[in-house]
Amino acid sequence: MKKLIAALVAAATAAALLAAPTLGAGSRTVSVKDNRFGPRTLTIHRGTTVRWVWRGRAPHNVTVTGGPSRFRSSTKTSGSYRHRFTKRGTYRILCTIHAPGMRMTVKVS
Ligand SMILES: [Cu+2]
Repeated sequence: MKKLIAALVAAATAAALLAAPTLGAGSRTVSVKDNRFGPRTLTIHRGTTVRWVWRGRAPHNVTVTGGPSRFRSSTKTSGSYRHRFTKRGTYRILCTIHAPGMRMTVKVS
């Protein structure tokens, strides 16, 4: 029975590692949809990597318009973009094509 449990734990651990191949601990995913971000508000700790994944059909981008640092993705219709937040503060983020409706906030503590 102990061997069976050990095997199940090993299998579950392997599955968890496969599910998160590159990001490691401290990562969050945001969906880039037509035409909104999901979630609209994200609260994270400093050092967390946020990965935006394009899930809609229309072109979108991720652009910081307010906060401790600025960054932006290209405008595209698929794929992903990631950013590691190293400074605390509140980041105002939007898609410049669908602003002001398509926006979100990332709060970094
Ligand atoms: Cu957009």
